Amino acid sequence: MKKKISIIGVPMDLGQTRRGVDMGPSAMRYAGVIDRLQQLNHIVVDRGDIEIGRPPKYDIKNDDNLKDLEEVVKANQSLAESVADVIDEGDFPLVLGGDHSIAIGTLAGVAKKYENLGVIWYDAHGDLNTGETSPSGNIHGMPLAVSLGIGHPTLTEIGGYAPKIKPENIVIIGARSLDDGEKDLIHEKGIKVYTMHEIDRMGMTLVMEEAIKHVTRNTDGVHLSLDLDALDPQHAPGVGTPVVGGTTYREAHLAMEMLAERNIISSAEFVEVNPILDVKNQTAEAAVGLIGSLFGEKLL
Ligand code: EXY
Ligand code: MN
Ligand code: MN
Ligand code: MN
Repeated sequence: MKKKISIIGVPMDLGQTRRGVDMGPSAMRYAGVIDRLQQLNHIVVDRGDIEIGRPPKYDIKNDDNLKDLEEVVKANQSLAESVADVIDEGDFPLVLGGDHSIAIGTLAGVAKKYENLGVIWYDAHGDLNTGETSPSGNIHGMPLAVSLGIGHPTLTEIGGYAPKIKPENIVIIGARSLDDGEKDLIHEKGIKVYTMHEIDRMGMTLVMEEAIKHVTRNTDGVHLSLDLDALDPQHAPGVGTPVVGGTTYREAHLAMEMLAERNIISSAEFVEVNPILDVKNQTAEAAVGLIGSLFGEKLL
């Protein structure tokens, strides 16, 4: 189905401490994301990049164990507004990161427009920490908790309302690195998680069938938040927090193809591409390949 896709770049690197992920949007543009979507007959508008402030000194934790909070909040506020505008205009928002802290702003913009938003969180991590549970103080490890309304009010109130999403509408796929506080939250809230164990055991086809069923029950839209570190570092080396034992390139494509077949995704973001850590732009190219599959590209 032909879509009008609005691309928003978010050159954010303040949600973690490895510089370079701010070049992710450029790397995905360079890898041909716009051409790829146009080839599929979609209309593509590149809205450029959200402005990111520079802290006087990088990586300083505040008293609540949150690094560079002020700049992260400001950028996410403005991202939330842009995303909401895109939806108001009837376009599909495709957000290119940047570290995963930008999901706070994306979801603040998207969930404003949907009563009951489903979320697929394709990630090696849970991103369910708060300042209290985080081992690092890095906000990119917190966006899913924040969107559930859990965490520092400055973050949870971005967009002027909280929570954005409900635990029963979320599916995490590809997890293999969860902190204790995140595990507790998953159990407490009953969040559906397909770890690498379930993917090994059931296969990606069945995982995706169940995941799609779960996020489409009672929802009026589904957001895909895809962190490239969900892929095995062999296939996506250019990420700041790689974890061995991830999904293969083909499994990730299969997941995207199944989402395309069902046409359930109403907004998406691709995050954590770090060109400084990458090998010949391989991770950005993988991201663009996955975007192609998500928007209907077929092998034959
Ligand atoms: N759980 C760890 C932390 O909170 O610091 C690592 C988080 C990495 C988050 C990445 C982007 O998905
Ligand atoms: Mn993540
Ligand atoms: Mn809503
Ligand atoms: Mn991750």
